[in-house]
Amino acid sequence: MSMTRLIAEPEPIAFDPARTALVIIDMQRDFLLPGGFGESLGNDVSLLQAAIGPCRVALAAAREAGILVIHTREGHRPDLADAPPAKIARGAPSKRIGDPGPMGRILIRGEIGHDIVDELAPAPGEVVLDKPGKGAFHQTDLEQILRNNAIDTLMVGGVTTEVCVHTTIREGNDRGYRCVALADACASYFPEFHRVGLDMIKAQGGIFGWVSDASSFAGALRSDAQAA
Ligand code: TIU
Repeated sequence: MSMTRLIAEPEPIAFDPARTALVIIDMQRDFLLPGGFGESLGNDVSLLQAAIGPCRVALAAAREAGILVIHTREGHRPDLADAPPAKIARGAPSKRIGDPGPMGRILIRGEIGHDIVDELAPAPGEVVLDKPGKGAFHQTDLEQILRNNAIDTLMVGGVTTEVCVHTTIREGNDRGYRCVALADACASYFPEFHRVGLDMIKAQGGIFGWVSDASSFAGALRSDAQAA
């Protein structure tokens, strides 16, 4: 076991790359591009573009180091059998889940809008995990996949910070995983929620986990490789 030290808040964390997964949450066209689910909810989707570059940095470093990579996608079956009526009905969106849009049906598996943005396309062999909820553990086989790979630490990026990233980190923390949010690899439609969401994770001595950033993660793996 070789431990790698990562600068983080509230304190540095030592992690074993062989027991670490990079989890990229919901970097889908539906959230990042006009005409998708995010915009239908009234959001300015351009705010999420900032996370793409840092996600690329984290992905490149993880691939180089042979770290398990997991991409998640929020969405539902075409027949909406797994979409809670309360989720479909909520609010007054311009389009509801399942409605046709310029990128296909909103938040439906198999549609163009449901897939991951080109810049962050999964590489062959990487896990793509479809989830019906906000948290990546809810009604998925994520926990089994992590157990099969002896994972104890999750490096997390993606969107949105206070919704799917936060829910996943809370779920992971309760299941005993050490969770690190890569701050710049996350983004929100609400800059204030992004900032405070990260603050919540690292407050109280790291109540849900740690906060670091993509280049520190990449740098830690690189210095690890040089030392080896
Ligand atoms: N609306 C919003 O901020 N987020 C979501 O609905 N899903 C995710 O965060 N992926």
